[in-house]
Order: sequence, then C-alpha cells, then structure tokens
Amino acid sequence: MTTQALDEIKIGGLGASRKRVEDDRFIRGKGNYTDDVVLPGMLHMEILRSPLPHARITSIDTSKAWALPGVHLVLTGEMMATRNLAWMPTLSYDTQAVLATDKVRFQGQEVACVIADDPYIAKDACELIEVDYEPLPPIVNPWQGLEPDAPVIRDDKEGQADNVVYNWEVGDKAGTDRAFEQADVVSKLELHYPRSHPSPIECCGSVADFNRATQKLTVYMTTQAPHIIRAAVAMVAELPEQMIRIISPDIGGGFGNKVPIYPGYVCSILASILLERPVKWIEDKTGNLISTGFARDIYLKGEMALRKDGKILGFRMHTDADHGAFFADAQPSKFKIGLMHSTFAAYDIPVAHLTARGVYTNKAPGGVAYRCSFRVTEAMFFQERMMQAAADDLGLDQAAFRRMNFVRDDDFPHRTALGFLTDSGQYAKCLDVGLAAIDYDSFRKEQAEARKRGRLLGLGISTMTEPLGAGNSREYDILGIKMFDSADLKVHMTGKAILRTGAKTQGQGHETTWAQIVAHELGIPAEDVTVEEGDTDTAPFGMGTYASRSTPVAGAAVAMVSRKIRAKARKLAAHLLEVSEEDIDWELGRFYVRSAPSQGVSIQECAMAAYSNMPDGMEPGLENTAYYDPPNLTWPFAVYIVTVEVDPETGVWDVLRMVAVDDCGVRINPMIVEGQIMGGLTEAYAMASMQFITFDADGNCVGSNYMDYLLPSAWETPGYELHSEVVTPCPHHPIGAKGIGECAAVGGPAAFVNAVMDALGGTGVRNIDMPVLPDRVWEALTYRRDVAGYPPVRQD
Ligand code: MCN
Ligand code: CUN
Repeated sequence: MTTQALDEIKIGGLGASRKRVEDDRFIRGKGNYTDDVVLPGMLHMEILRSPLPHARITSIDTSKAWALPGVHLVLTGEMMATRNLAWMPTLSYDTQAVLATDKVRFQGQEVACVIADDPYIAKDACELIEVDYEPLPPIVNPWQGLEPDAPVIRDDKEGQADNVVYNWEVGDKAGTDRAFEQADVVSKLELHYPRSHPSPIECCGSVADFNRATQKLTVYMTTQAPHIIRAAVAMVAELPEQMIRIISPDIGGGFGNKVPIYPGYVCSILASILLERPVKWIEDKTGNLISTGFARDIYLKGEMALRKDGKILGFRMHTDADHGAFFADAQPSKFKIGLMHSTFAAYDIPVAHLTARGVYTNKAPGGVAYRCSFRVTEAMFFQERMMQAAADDLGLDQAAFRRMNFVRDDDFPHRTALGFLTDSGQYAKCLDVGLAAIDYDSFRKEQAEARKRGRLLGLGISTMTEPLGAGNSREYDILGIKMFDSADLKVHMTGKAILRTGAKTQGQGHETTWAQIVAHELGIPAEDVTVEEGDTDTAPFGMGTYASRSTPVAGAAVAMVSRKIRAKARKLAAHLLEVSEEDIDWELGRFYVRSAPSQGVSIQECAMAAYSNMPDGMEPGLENTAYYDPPNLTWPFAVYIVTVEVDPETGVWDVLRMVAVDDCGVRINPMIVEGQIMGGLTEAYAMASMQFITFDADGNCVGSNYMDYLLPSAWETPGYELHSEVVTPCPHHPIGAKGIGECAAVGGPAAFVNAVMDALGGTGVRNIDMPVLPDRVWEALTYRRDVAGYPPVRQD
C-alpha cells in the first residue's frame, strides 16, 4: 500500500481560492428559497399593518374580511391572546406585540392577518378589515421620549413609568475624571449614526406546516439561527421541542435582518396549527423596510483627554439609542448596548468610562446588528471620527497620531480600558501597508497644491478591530443560552463525507469553506465533502450565524471534529498497517509507518475499514460531533484609506481611491474573503454617501421603498484596492482564522466621512452627519457650520 502526499491547494484545502460550490445552483436559478417551498393544500397569509405610529385601538371589525370567498382565517390580537400569543418575548428580555391589542406603537406594526387561498385574496381581505384608531402623539426621537410629559409608549409594561429602556455603564468614572484633570487638550465630538436597514434582496418569510396526525410542526423560514427559533417556538407555543423542525433553506442575504423573531413567523405557525394546513407568509419589500431589522439610530457623544504630544490619556462617551417600540434585537444578555464598549480597543488608552441609555420611540424595533457584531459599527465609527477630530485639534498628522496610540505588537494580550482582552494584531504594520499603497506623502503634497488652486482633495483613514465570534460561553449568552457552536462530520465508507454545523449561511459561502477545513485536516478533497446547514432535525445544536461568529466558532468546531475523526482513523490505520499507533505519522490524507514511510494508508482506506475491517472491540463507523466553546473572541484588524475630491460649487464628492488592508488571520478561502470585504465596503459607502431611512414629525417612515432608500449599483460603487499581506493568526483558533464577514462594513463608513471632512479642512467644520449628501456638504462649506442629521442633535 503506497499513497502520495497531497497538494493541499489541489484538493481545495486551506488557502485555496475555490469557486463557491453553492453558486452552481444560484446562477442556474435552482436555489431553494423559502418562497420556492410549495406544499400540497398550502394557504397564504398577508399582514394588515398600522398606518399610524401611535394610537389606541378602539375596535377591530373583521366581518367583511371573513365574508370574502377564499378566506380561511382572520387573526387578530384578541384571538392571539386566547392562546397567550398576543405578545412574545424578545431576544433582549423585553416583550413585543405579535398582533396589536391595546395600542399600535409604530407605523407598519402588525394588527391583523388574513389566511386565504392565494395571496391576492388575503391582501384584498386585509383591506376589508375596519380598525378604529384613537391617535396618540408620536415620539420620533429619544429627546421627545425623554420629555417629562411624554406619553408612555410601553404602558403595557408593569412598572414602566417613562420611555427609558435601560441605563447602562461600564468603565472607571473616577479614574477617567482624573485623566481629564491632567489633560493638556480636551477634544470633543457629537454625532448621529442614522437609522439604516440591512435590506437583503430576499424579504422575510415562512411556510408553517403542522401535521395533526403526526403532531409534527415543520417551519421553513428565513432565519439566521434556526435552533434558537426552535427553542423559542417550544417555549412560546408550548410545543414539545422534538416535534418542531425548523428548516432554513437558501437565504437571499441576511445581514442581520434575519436574526430577530418576527410576528409573521408566529402568526403563520398559529394559523397552520388552527387550520391544519400549510400556511405561507412572504413579506413584501415595504413590509420588510418598514417593520424589520432596523439598525443604528444612535446619538454618540464623547470627549478625549489628550497630552500635547498626542498621547491619549482617557475618554468618556455617552450614547442614546433609539430602540423603537420594542427592545427586540439580539444582544449578549450581559450587555445592554451590545459590544459598544469595544470602542477604541485598538488603542492603548489607560482609562475610560461609557454610559448608554436606550429609549423607546414610535418606530419599528431598532438596534439590530446590521453587518456588525452587536453595535461595533457604531463604536468604530465614533472611534475613528473622534481620532480624526483629536488629531486635528492637536495639529498632528492623522497617521502618526493613530500609530503612536496603537496597542503595540508586543503588548498582547492587552486589556482594553473598557474590559475586553485583545490577543493579537499588527496594527502599525497594517497602517504602513495602507499608507504605502495610497502613497500618503505624495497625496498630502498633491492635496496642498490642489488647495492653492481651489480644488478640495481629502484623505480619510479609518481603522477597526472587531470582537468576533461570540462566545465564549462564560461571558456570552442570549436569554441564558450559552454561546458556543458545533459541527457533525460523517465519513462514509467510500471516503466521502457530509458535514453539518450549527451555523447557517446566507450567502457567505459556508458550503465551500467548511469543506476546505475538512480537506485541510483530513486530506479528503473538498469536493468530496457535502456541507449542510439550517435543518434542526439533522444539524447539531448551534447558535446560528451573525456577528461573524461562524468561522471563529462553528469553523473551529469543523476543525475539531475533523481531528476527532483523524484520531479514530489513526487507530484504523494502525490496524491496517499492523503496527502500533505510536509508530504512525500523519501527512495530509495519509498515515504512514514512521520507520518505513513508503508504507501507508489513505484516509479513504481508513474510512472503508471503519465499516468493513475494524479491529476487534472497536465501535464501527467514522462519525463524530464536536461542540466548540472558544476561549476568547477573535480580533481581526483593518485599515481603510479613502481619497476624495469635493466639488465646492455643488458639494458632490467622488471617491478617487480606496485602499483596504484586512488582517483576519489565516484565510480559508482568499477569494471569498475578498468578496466579503468588497460587499462590506459597498455597504459602508452606501451608509456614508446615500442611505437615508428616516421618520417625519408625524412618525411616518420615509424611506420604505427603493426610490427613497438607495442601494448603490455597480455604477456608483467605487473601485477597491485590497491588501492581504498582513496575517496575524488567531492564537487560540485551531486553524488561526479570525472572522471577516462584517469588518469592512464596520470600519468603512468612517474612512469615507473622514475623507470628506479632511477635504473641508480649515473651514472649521467639525462634523457632517451621515449620509454625507451633497447638499449637506454644500451647506457646511457655504455657511461654515456643522450639519446634523435629522432630527437635529440636541445641544445641552
Ligand atoms: N472566511 C475565510 N477566512 C477567514 C474568515 C472567513 O475564508 N479567516 C470565510 C468563511 O469561511 C465564510 C466567510 O468568509 O465563508 C465569512 O465568514 P465569517 O467571517 O465567519 O462570517 P459568517 O460566516 O459568520 O457570516 C456572518 C457575517 C455577518 S454577521 C453578516 S451581517 C453578513 C456577512 O457575514 N451577512 C452576509 N457577510 C454576508 N455576505 C453575504 N453574501 N450575505 C450576507 O447576508
Ligand atoms: Cu451583525 S449583522 Mo450579522 O450579525 O447577521
């Protein structure tokens, strides 16, 4: 028996830019999305939404809807209440109305549902439902909500006398006060990160199928975390967990939109139970944009204590988050404002203090992490805007100021001022690569020359480090469920395998990359490994995909389960080679006798032996499961540099160049990583330049369609220059990988805004809120003043 060592890249292992296997079916139109699921006898559900942002419901008359031929069921909050389902728990220890009973609390809130033979009948019937509303004053920003005489939005909650969701703080207040007493210079900044929406191509939806005979409930749905949904359905609907099967089929983009539990899911499930027929609900675009997955909408202000030479002595920060009517987004239980306190984690700052307040308003639930590990996007945006302002106040060079304050390579592990433990990185090196790529010194010269001729050029730097991979389970849980993840690997007798994990891909390419980890660990070619996710009847328990946790946690579990398989295969190899296990060595895909390397067996031969020729006493089969509880988060780092030219006549700005230097540790699939970065940068550009979803003074959502809420097309999207030469392996991840899925969306926005602000240097303008629209730039230039987003930042 002789086999050759394998070339890892050829078998699609670690580092191979393997083409995405899932794209075969997507580009042929053969994907299987929730709306593709068609079951015999299936009915269709539509939702009636509130036209008003805040109103008492005095009556709901559904008789005309019931009378429409083809209608099978009309659900109202009152009927939900008889099943104890009018309200449901949220992922942040709040409650949320499934269908409104007492009041409506945001425009677009779910009031009633109709289930009919087809979606058109259901929609028509919705329009026949007569609801009497008694309007209440709408609250559209935190400041209105905090007024002493503001109406209490959540009067349903016992003991809730105002609109405050939480007050939270972290850090060392007294120590920070002392740092400010010693400061030579104090730099301040205040800004609004506007409401944005992940807006995946596919909206949310579900097909619920309750079978009375078997008592089994199967739900096909657009969720990033199927096991969490299964547990929630078991608890809320009081169904036995083993009788619930959640299947998350192909997902047309998640971006955080598909983490929360939405009323439509719950209603379709109840309707299927009541009617004993499958019920499909597919949200329309406006429904998606008006009621689900809002992100950001947060006011940030802070100040930095500085020494003349540029050393940062400490910072204080306060945030006011507009959570909408229900505190419904997911966060680790311990932290009210997500991981906001990761702000400034890449900088060596001795002391800091952060306070955070959440406020209820008459808007759809907000605060969902949109391509962001629980509020890190806001944290990094404030950080890099503040760094720019502080460097300007000190009259220091932007790059030099950052470099002198970075945590140094030999300072890891590093405890941040607000309590995180960062473990690796080469921050200065990333910055240097970025500066060299953009040709920093030449650009500064060109900028000065251009300025003399009235041309406004600008350069913006942004850096980010993101805590990715929640957990570990000691610190991270959602509703008490600890955050870890899992992988299950079954190697069949012919050496082919099927791998399942507790994560759920929505476009990130798990079907491609997980097989590469198996190939790396076992030498089984990636094309011989099928990857399956999202079916709770077959996948091992896991917490799903968000916060770029899949590679850090589920990906680690894939490596660990492969190693378990390899350990058993080694015993089989010893048996086949008739030597003891200790005399065997491993090279990719092959065990061989150490003293006679030409004698070896392949992993495939071991697999066959596991079913046909195992040693006496050995349990047959070659299958295993690993649960992985990471010791820490992973901490990728990135530097983004943008150059722009601003037209002083119109305020229009164009991106000249964008350089991105990402260090996400070992890259499993470099091509997929680059795709993730480009996608994230494009979302960053959209947020910085054009996206605007807001509310007028009457609480109407402005931006609930793609005429008002803009998505950049290939035409507007700038070109990106990506750099991958800095690789700092994660010290605790089995293959040294760190997460990457969100980094560019997190760190990107500040680079664009900083570039425009840099172009305006010398005008005294300190801030223009996103989106940095041309009219805002024009206003800033013309009147030499800051431009706040709507609603204006309160000056107290
Ligand atoms: N990868 C890699 N090497 C690394 C890190 C990651 O090859 N060192 C690969 C992974 O194996 C995976 C992809 O890059 O195929 C992203 O991995 P990871 O950073 O672990 O992120 P997740 O898989 O957990 O994806 C979640 C992340 C989040 S939270 C949002 S939001 C987002 C994002 O991914 N939503 C997306 N990227 C998206 N991309 C698409 N196409 N669609 C979405 O909905
Ligand atoms: Cu952070 S949005 Mo993604 O976590 O699904």
